[in-house]
Amino acid sequence: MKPEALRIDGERLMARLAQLAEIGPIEDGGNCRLALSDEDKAGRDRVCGWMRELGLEVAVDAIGNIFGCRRGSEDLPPVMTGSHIDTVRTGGRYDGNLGVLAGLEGVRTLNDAGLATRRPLVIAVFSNEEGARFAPDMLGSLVYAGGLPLGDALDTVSIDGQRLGDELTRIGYAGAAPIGLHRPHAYVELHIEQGPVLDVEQVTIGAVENLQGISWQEIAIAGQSNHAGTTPMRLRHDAGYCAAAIGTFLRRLAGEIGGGQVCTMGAVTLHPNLINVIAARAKLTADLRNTDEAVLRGAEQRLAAFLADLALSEGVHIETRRLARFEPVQFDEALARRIEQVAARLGHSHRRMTSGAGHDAQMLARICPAGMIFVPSVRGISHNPAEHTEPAHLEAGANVLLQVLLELAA
Ligand code: HGY
Ligand code: MN
Ligand code: MN
Repeated sequence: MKPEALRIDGERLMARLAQLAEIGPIEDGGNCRLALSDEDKAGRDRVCGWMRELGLEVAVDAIGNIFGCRRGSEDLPPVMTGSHIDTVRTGGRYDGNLGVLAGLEGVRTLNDAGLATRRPLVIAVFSNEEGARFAPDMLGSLVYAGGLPLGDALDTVSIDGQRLGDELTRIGYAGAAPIGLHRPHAYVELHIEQGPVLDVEQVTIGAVENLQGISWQEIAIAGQSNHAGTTPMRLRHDAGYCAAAIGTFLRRLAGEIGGGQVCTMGAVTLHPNLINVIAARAKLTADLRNTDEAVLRGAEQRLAAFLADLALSEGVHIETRRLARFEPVQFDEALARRIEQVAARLGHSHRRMTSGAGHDAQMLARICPAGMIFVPSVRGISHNPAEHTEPAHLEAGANVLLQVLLELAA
């Protein structure tokens, strides 16, 4: 069969997605496989088993990135695809998993057809893409691309107080392969959109041309605990009030900046977190994103000014700690065009788009031409067990991925 006529087996892909979703199950069919947890280990073990069944040469590098390599007829820099299989605490079953499993299904299709590619194909599973347990997000691919020294990454401490290097050793994925294994010829990642655009417009394929900048901070507030009943309002140094004020400021900031600016207070904890005690301390996170670097910097500066004023007016001490900072990324134009052309050749509607979420592809873009293929998320829901993509769209995305990989590997 001619390479351009090859198609993946949608049933097999759905079965693999369901089998991986059996690991770290939560209510409503979702998944919780926080990076480097026992659930993440179980998911890694299962995917490595599938890689070996497909005859891939499996290597694990020093930050736990997994690479399944299918040799080519020539020993050239490989074409790489992949994504992540770690999830947020209330994750769905497609975020990340689709990109890895569609890559494996593509290999299975090539094996069944007995088709060799000129360039090797590598399916990657990057460590800690979500950043939900260890910040920053996309940590594994960031180290791989040379954006973060391995030692610093291994010394990162999780929100539950664990050192990343220790957890990596504990789950048996502190690999022997050097960082930077397989310098790719190109990298293409299939991912659900996680936003509403494709679903609203009823378009099947997104050819992603850029990805917005990300600014993550932890904000720690030290006030003074006191009696909720006896302390006059004018004498309070209320860390709980300050946390709430920052949360509402972030919403206001996004509205005032407008455009695509997004601001989120995703995590907040108070101490001692009791009904009749004015909170002594608060810790919260601020996630700011924008496609325009200058506007994102402006948003950060306005937040910093607000925090300084709040500390003065409330008589509290506020410290910030940067958790992640990535500038907006432009993907490879030729690759985006190729994705559109393949989508059209396969008869799928398509459109250019921006990624609102961070992805491993944005780190690979630092070292090779990189691109992304999106498929619709029903009602734009993600990071939520209700995350859903229609099987026909999963299959369409996996077929576009396979054909793009074949063209790049020819
Ligand atoms: O935060 C993100 O954009 C990604 O899900 N890690
Ligand atoms: Mn993802
Ligand atoms: Mn995610």
